[in-house]
Amino acid sequence: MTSRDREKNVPEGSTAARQPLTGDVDAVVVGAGFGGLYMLHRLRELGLSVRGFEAADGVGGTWWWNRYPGARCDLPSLYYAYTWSEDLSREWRWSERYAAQPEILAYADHVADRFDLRGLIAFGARVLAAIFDEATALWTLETDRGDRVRARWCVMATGCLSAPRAPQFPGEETFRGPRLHTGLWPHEAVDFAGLRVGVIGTGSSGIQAIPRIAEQARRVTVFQRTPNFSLPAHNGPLGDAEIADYWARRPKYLKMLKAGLPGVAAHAEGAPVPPVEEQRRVYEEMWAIGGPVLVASFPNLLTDEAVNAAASDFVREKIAQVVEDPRIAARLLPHDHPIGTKRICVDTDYYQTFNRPNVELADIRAAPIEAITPDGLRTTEREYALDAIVYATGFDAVSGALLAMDIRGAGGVTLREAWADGPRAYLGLAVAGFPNLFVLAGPGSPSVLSNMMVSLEEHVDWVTGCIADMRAGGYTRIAAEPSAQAAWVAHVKDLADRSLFPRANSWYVGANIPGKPRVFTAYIGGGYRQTCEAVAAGGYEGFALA
Ligand code: N01
Repeated sequence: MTSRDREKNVPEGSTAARQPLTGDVDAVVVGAGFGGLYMLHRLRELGLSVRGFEAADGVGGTWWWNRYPGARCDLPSLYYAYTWSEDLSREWRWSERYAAQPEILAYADHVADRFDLRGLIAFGARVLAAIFDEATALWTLETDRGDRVRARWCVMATGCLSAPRAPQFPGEETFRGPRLHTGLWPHEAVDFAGLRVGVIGTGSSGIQAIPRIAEQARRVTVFQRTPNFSLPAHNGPLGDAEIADYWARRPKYLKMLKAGLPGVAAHAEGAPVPPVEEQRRVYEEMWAIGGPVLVASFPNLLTDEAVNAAASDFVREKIAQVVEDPRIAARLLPHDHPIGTKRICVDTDYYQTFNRPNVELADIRAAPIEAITPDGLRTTEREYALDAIVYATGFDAVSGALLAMDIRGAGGVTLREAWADGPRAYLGLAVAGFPNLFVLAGPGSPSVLSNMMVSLEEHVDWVTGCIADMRAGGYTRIAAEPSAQAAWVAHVKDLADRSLFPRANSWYVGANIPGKPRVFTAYIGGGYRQTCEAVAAGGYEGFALA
């Protein structure tokens, strides 16, 4: 690549910003969420010419799209934040224990400005194709606005929950009112005042949105197919004492991250089953703290059926205590999966909402939705008159955003072909047959079962180190070996099979997408970071370098 080639790259902030970009750069990063932003920063720091592509008109990824009322993080904000810049951590102050979407988006905006990243990103540019050329070992990326850029390194920072999906009921297009998906929420405020709103879906998105919509709407009908476990956030303003406590713990926390987290599977091995009274005492304590910590009460809560059953019972009892009408409470109690094996939800007043006179619960497991009609929705049992329908129906998780692009690796093999039996990657980072391409928080990494910020930082740091090593060693090509990938995939599965996770029909296994191969997509072993570091230190064992 010559400097002349590089000059062809138009900075996005220039007057030619909206002209399609062409030419060569060292690296492309697809997606400007928290993974993509940090990746751009690190690669530029390394001295690479780098170009980011982002389908949205701004940074923030999931927090740019998911603007539904009630959207907020479900890990404490102090921990749902980057750790790589101490200055950044010190200067940013979260206002609540669990920050709402606008504040998290403001944080992403702040990062983009503070580290001067916007100029590297082409916004409103959805990548349609990424094609690898064997002869040059370069990737060519094409976007929907005509960009065509070549790069040695291609990093997919496209997110695990970024391909929204909605079921197609007969008659969708006939509905007279607005149909909104939580994952594609409009930018302008949606006014539900005086409206009869139907919400389909009771995962994290529905559980967060329903109480806020119910505060505004004339009536809310919740269409629930499967009840979920949700824990109270006990959210509130973030006080100085909590911030001071975080800073006191931070050195230990960072040390723990560096040492590698234990992981569900490794942690559980040999852990004793505590007496039931002790379990209940701890659950009470965790319930009072709020947030997702309850499912981490005991190391074997996600591996031991009896321990899990006690936790599930405890939460069911709590739900039944909150919901005043015992018939409604009974319908809200989850019984089809062990607690924590579907992503645990964290709410503010979710169950309390069913005590409101303007909220009703429709059991669409018993009486499924037959059709959307011009004036509402029809189940096998009755008609519901609705002015607006909210689809909180989730995402084609982990692989959805990647398979939406035409990605072709060595020999023209498409990612769709390579993943015909389900998503797979070596270390959850690199896909055999797709040289020089990295997936942040990819399938087979801790990703969705970890603190995503931490996992993204780990992957970005590893990819940065890898590219630096390749350049220093004069390599132009690195590719995961099929045998190493197969061994890693088997290891990921083996660990998952030793846990209770496979018991749930969750998006973790792709069960929410009809026809999607059932593959558990997260690594639940311990010391993941160490494993990746050891691979790099050992000369990239399991990778072929050229
Ligand atoms: O999606 P989901 P989500 N007919 O897949 C129902 C993250 N997140 O957007 O269970 C009727 O969990 C479906 O029913 P069922 C978080 O990781 C985080 O809520 O398939 N119903 C289910 O109730 C989360 O796990 C936050 O029977 C249908 C719901 O729709 C992930 O995103 C906030 C249906 C989908 O639930 C996904 O959450 C929000 C159909 N045909 C999201 N199809 C934070 O707090 C689907 N459903 C950070």
